[in-house]
Amino acid sequence: MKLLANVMEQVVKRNPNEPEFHQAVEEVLDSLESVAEKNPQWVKEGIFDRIVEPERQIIFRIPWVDDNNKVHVNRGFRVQFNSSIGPYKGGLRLHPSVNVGIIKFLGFEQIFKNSLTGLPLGGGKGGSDFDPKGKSDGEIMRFCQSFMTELYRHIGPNTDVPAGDIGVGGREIGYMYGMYRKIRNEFTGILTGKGLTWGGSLARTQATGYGLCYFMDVAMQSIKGKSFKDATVVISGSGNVAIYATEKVQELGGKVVALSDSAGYIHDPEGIKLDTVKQIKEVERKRISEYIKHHPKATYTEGCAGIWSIKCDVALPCATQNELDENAAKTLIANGCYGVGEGANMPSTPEAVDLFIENKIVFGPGKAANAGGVATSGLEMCQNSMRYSWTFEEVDTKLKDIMVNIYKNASDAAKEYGKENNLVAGANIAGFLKVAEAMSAQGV
Ligand code: NDP
Ligand code: 2IT
Repeated sequence: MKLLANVMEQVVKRNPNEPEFHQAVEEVLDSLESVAEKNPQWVKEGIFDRIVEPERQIIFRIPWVDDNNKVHVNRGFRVQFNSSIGPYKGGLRLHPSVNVGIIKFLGFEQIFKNSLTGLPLGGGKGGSDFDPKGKSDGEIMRFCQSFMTELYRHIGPNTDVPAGDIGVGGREIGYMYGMYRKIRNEFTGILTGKGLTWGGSLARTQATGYGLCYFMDVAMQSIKGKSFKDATVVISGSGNVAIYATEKVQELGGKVVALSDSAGYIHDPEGIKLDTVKQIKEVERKRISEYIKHHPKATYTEGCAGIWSIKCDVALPCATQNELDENAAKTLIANGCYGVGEGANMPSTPEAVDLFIENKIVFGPGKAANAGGVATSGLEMCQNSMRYSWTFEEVDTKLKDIMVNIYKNASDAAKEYGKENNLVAGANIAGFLKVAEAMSAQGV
């Protein structure tokens, strides 16, 4: 009988119809069995029962008016999961698939990710089922303003500091920040990912993608003596994380041959031309299929799952949860892929993760490999508190150090608990230990 089986049972019972949340909790609890055995006082203190229950969940109405004066109502969420080591911190996702279970899975993962960064950051996540696709700037602005007219009362520089995630980038953070400032008459660091002239940090835009490559570089070197140099790399997604992962892979001497969006993927065997992708996605906000108009030798295929059938050395899923399943994992392994780094949150299904670990693929789980974004958000908060800003190189150097440390801590924890090179177990355990100690010290 597993020590933590009753915790999982309670999670399923108390949170029905939330499969992503169950999935995220199950993976962490599996990794923590041996920690529970070693630390019976934490079982007695209910640390495991408490950590799976958010401290607070806020659900609210977001009414807004479109360009034709039609009224729409969306649903907003902020799940404040754990603040035992710092203010709640985590992104805001705008996507039609958003529901409370998705936000809870993301908020739960964020607790351990933020702990791994070594910075004093608690875990939270939020968002809305609003679909930004096809909306005008005015519609996006009115939505963001309405969102903030409720969210503002729940956040603060020492309480909860949201940021971007899917569908939320610099434009949305700007509109939200402006509304907060109007309501509160206050210029404080209540969001990260801000513009560079109003409190943003250099390198935050690049941080998640760059950090993913720093993490995978040290992991692949240490475990297999491999690097990105001359590696063929497949990256899913073509948003913030995918674009800056591509940029760093190219800088490190690798060749990215594919990118995708929710409609399909492009394959450019000569190597993706990133300037074209940035123009299409960041400036024109169009679909990735546009790429082949500029580069006719590249191909476009509808549907996203097929991207994993392209032969590669390293795969970096950077789009969304459960985008890489068992079949995709089998194909990648059969094609000789030796490294998989999760830029997205929980992109690999549990079956895919098991296959990667069994086959000794260097597997960087999201909460470790994509922690560079939130780590740099932590550095943005630090600069806001000091009313100062560091240079790009200063932030980038700190980011690199943080990613190398995350690898070392996850790798050491894995070894200590008898799971050498299993970075899933290592990241879950290392992230948990710090939070558990804080929760224990602070009493029930
Ligand atoms: P963006 O909105 O910039 O880009 C998202 C990309 O993923 C787009 O190409 C989008 O395609 C694709 N995508 C989104 N949803 C789906 C879906 N349901 N099926 C297939 N493709 C999809 O988001 P980010 O790049 O910021 O985020 C990507 C991932 O990285 C997410 O999992 C996020 O949680 C994670 N992450 C982000 C961090 C950050 O700092 N931004 C930090 C750590 C993790 P389309 O345009 O067609 O929707
Ligand atoms: O999933 C994530 O870590 C993010 N979306 C970034 C969160 C943040 O606060 O920068």
